[in-house]
Amino acid sequence: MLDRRELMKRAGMVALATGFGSLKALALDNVTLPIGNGERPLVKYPQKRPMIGLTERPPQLETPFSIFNDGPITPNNAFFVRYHLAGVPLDIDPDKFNLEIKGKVDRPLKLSLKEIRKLKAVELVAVNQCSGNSRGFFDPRVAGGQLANGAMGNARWHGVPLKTVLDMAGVQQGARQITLNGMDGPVMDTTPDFVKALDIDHARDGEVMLAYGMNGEDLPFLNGFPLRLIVPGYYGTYWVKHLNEITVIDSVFDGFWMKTAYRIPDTPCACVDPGTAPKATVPINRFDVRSFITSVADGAKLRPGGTTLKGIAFDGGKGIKEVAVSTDDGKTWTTARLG
Ligand SMILES: Nc1nc2c(c(=O)[nH]1)N[C@H]1C(S)=C(S)[C@@H](COP(=O)(O)O)O[C@H]1N2
Ligand SMILES: [Mo]
Repeated sequence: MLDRRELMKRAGMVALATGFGSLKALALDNVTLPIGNGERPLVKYPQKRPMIGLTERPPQLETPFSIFNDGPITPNNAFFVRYHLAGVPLDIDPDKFNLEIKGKVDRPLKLSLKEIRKLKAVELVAVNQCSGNSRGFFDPRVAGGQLANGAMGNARWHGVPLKTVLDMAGVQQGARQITLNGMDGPVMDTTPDFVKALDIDHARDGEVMLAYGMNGEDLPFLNGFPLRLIVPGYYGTYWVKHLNEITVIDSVFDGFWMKTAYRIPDTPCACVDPGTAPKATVPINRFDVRSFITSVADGAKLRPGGTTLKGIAFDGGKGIKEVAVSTDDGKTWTTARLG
């Protein structure tokens, strides 16, 4: 039997051999999403089945919606891909990979993947959803990637609580946040690097996780191999991929991707009237509750009478108690049987 290290090495080699050296996608066909200007190429990347292509540099892939009807777990090869910066790391050697933990800590650490894998592992199922999921349905339209409902996915994540490694490093008194940086970077040095931050108490809640496994396999390359952050209930923007640098700081991080981007109105509904600007904003945080019918495609024709509908629902952590569906504009409701 191959040992873990050998397997990892081979996985890395396979990634390179299958075309990550250039990350060229194979365009297969076109699909039309149910949104304005919804024509998209169907593209094939290594480790992925044909996916809906949004951009090529960096690769951004949407999950074909029919996948969500297959079951509550999204397969690795169908899981959506989102990057901001085209400097995607293509030559990651899992044997040389290190996670650095520094800043306001007693013992700055550099942990290899092997060392991280030796720590007591945990597993949890959590939804990863991009803040821009479904943006293409907005009316009036808003700037940003015009996505339909395929920038979300649910997986069983395997790794270690972030708390474990922060405790190993010894967080100092007065720490307020941690910053999280991955191995990808901008093409031009005038573009701010993708760095996110979490409050120190959130980072140590025992749920936030450093994940190296996804649905029983290594993380797919495009989903953050070899290590990424899992922030259950929080939008995907915090789920930093190829994570190799954590810095404990005693201030509130003011980098571009926290201070300027990924902010929502500071109002109870996190909304404002179309065409108006919010007076104050806060960093985007927990998911709103959402539900989707998955068994009937947009535009499908149904016979009158009994129809079985199937779908999915998730929220930011309180749990789904009830799902109801109305087929008469809200006059009557039928309660769904939860799985
Ligand atoms: N290193 C890195 N991590 C990142 C990003 C990124 O651009 N670079 N994008 C974030 C955003 S906005 C989302 S929605 C999720 C998407 O995760 P996925 O690509 O595995 O689906 O990754 C997050 N982690
Ligand atoms: Mo995102």
